[in-house]
Amino acid sequence: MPSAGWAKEILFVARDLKDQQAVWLPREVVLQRSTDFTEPLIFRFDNPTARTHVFEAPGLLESIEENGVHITRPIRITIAPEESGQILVDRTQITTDARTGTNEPVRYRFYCPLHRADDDTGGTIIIGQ
Ligand SMILES: [Cu+2]
Repeated sequence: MPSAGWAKEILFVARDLKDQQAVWLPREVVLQRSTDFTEPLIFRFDNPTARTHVFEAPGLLESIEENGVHITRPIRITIAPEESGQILVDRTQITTDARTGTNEPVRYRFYCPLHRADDDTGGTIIIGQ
Protein backbone atom coordinates (compact mmCIF):
# COMPACT_ATOMS: atom_id res chain seq x y z
CA MET A 1 0.00 0.00 0.00
CA PRO A 2 1.14 3.56 -0.60
CA SER A 3 2.70 5.19 2.43
CA ALA A 4 2.60 8.74 3.70
CA GLY A 5 4.61 11.41 1.97
CA TRP A 6 3.40 11.28 -1.57
CA ALA A 7 -0.33 10.96 -1.15
CA LYS A 8 -3.21 13.10 0.02
CA GLU A 9 -4.48 11.33 3.12
CA ILE A 10 -7.77 11.78 4.93
CA LEU A 11 -8.19 10.14 8.33
CA PHE A 12 -11.61 8.98 9.51
CA VAL A 13 -12.06 7.91 13.13
CA ALA A 14 -15.00 5.87 14.43
CA ARG A 15 -16.87 7.28 17.41
CA ASP A 16 -19.58 5.53 19.43
CA LEU A 17 -22.65 7.55 20.32
CA LYS A 18 -25.56 6.89 22.64
CA ASP A 19 -28.29 4.39 21.71
CA GLN A 20 -25.87 2.00 20.00
CA GLN A 21 -25.21 4.48 17.22
CA ALA A 22 -21.86 5.43 15.79
CA VAL A 23 -20.38 7.90 13.34
CA TRP A 24 -17.17 8.49 11.45
CA LEU A 25 -15.38 11.74 12.22
CA PRO A 26 -14.88 14.28 10.80
CA ARG A 27 -18.46 14.76 9.66
CA GLU A 28 -17.40 16.86 6.70
CA VAL A 29 -14.39 16.62 4.42
CA VAL A 30 -13.73 19.22 1.72
CA LEU A 31 -11.34 18.53 -1.15
CA GLN A 32 -10.41 20.52 -4.24
CA ARG A 33 -9.66 18.58 -7.38
CA SER A 34 -7.19 21.19 -8.62
CA THR A 35 -4.95 20.89 -5.55
CA ASP A 36 -5.80 17.66 -3.75
CA PHE A 37 -5.90 15.40 -6.80
CA THR A 38 -2.31 15.92 -7.87
CA GLU A 39 -1.31 12.97 -5.71
CA PRO A 40 -3.01 9.64 -4.97
CA LEU A 41 -5.97 10.02 -2.62
CA ILE A 42 -5.89 7.75 0.43
CA PHE A 43 -8.64 7.29 3.00
CA ARG A 44 -7.40 5.97 6.33
CA PHE A 45 -9.61 4.54 9.05
CA ASP A 46 -9.09 4.19 12.78
CA ASN A 47 -11.48 2.34 15.03
CA PRO A 48 -10.58 3.03 18.67
CA THR A 49 -13.97 1.72 19.86
CA ALA A 50 -14.91 -1.73 21.20
CA ARG A 51 -17.22 -2.51 18.27
CA THR A 52 -16.67 -3.33 14.62
CA HIS A 53 -17.62 -0.50 12.28
CA VAL A 54 -18.07 -0.24 8.52
CA PHE A 55 -17.23 2.75 6.37
CA GLU A 56 -19.57 2.98 3.42
CA ALA A 57 -19.60 5.80 0.86
CA PRO A 58 -22.15 5.21 -1.93
CA GLY A 59 -20.96 6.47 -5.29
CA LEU A 60 -17.29 6.39 -4.39
CA LEU A 61 -15.00 3.62 -5.60
CA GLU A 62 -11.78 2.22 -4.27
CA SER A 63 -8.97 1.24 -6.55
CA ILE A 64 -7.33 -2.12 -5.94
CA GLU A 65 -5.06 -4.55 -7.66
CA GLU A 66 -6.23 -8.14 -7.75
CA ASN A 67 -4.00 -10.79 -9.26
CA GLY A 68 -2.10 -8.08 -11.05
CA VAL A 69 -5.24 -6.57 -12.54
CA HIS A 70 -6.40 -3.07 -11.66
CA ILE A 71 -10.06 -2.99 -10.67
CA THR A 72 -12.45 -0.71 -8.81
CA ARG A 73 -15.23 -1.53 -6.40
CA PRO A 74 -17.67 0.40 -4.16
CA ILE A 75 -16.13 1.71 -0.96
CA ARG A 76 -17.29 -0.48 1.91
CA ILE A 77 -14.58 -1.37 4.38
CA THR A 78 -14.95 -3.16 7.71
CA ILE A 79 -12.71 -2.08 10.57
CA ALA A 80 -12.54 -4.34 13.65
CA PRO A 81 -12.18 -2.91 17.18
CA GLU A 82 -8.85 -1.17 17.72
CA GLU A 83 -7.87 -1.86 14.13
CA SER A 84 -7.09 0.51 11.30
CA GLY A 85 -7.15 0.32 7.54
CA GLN A 86 -6.70 2.31 4.39
CA ILE A 87 -7.87 2.38 0.80
CA LEU A 88 -6.83 4.07 -2.40
CA VAL A 89 -9.74 6.13 -3.75
CA ASP A 90 -10.54 5.94 -7.46
CA ARG A 91 -10.34 9.56 -8.62
CA THR A 92 -11.47 8.78 -12.16
CA GLN A 93 -15.01 8.16 -10.93
CA ILE A 94 -15.08 11.49 -9.08
CA THR A 95 -13.83 13.34 -12.13
CA THR A 96 -16.54 11.70 -14.22
CA ASP A 97 -19.20 12.67 -11.69
CA ALA A 98 -17.93 16.25 -11.69
CA ARG A 99 -18.07 16.49 -15.47
CA THR A 100 -21.67 15.36 -15.67
CA GLY A 101 -22.73 18.16 -13.38
CA THR A 102 -22.33 21.88 -13.57
CA ASN A 103 -19.63 23.69 -11.66
CA GLU A 104 -21.28 22.61 -8.44
CA PRO A 105 -19.13 20.64 -6.00
CA VAL A 106 -19.72 16.88 -6.02
CA ARG A 107 -20.99 15.41 -2.76
CA TYR A 108 -20.82 11.90 -1.37
CA ARG A 109 -22.32 10.56 1.83
CA PHE A 110 -20.56 8.25 4.24
CA TYR A 111 -21.69 6.38 7.34
CA CYS A 112 -21.50 3.12 9.25
CA PRO A 113 -24.42 1.01 7.96
CA LEU A 114 -24.33 -1.15 11.12
CA HIS A 115 -24.92 1.70 13.57
CA ARG A 116 -26.64 4.37 11.57
CA ALA A 117 -29.58 6.24 13.12
CA ASP A 118 -32.76 6.35 11.06
CA ASP A 119 -32.57 10.12 10.80
CA ASP A 120 -28.81 10.27 10.25
CA THR A 121 -27.89 11.65 6.85
CA GLY A 122 -24.26 10.67 7.43
CA GLY A 123 -21.09 12.59 6.90
CA THR A 124 -20.32 14.42 3.68
CA ILE A 125 -17.34 14.49 1.36
CA ILE A 126 -17.46 17.64 -0.76
CA ILE A 127 -15.21 17.84 -3.79
CA GLY A 128 -14.83 21.15 -5.52
CA GLN A 129 -13.17 22.08 -8.81
CU1 LIG B 1 -20.66 0.95 13.29
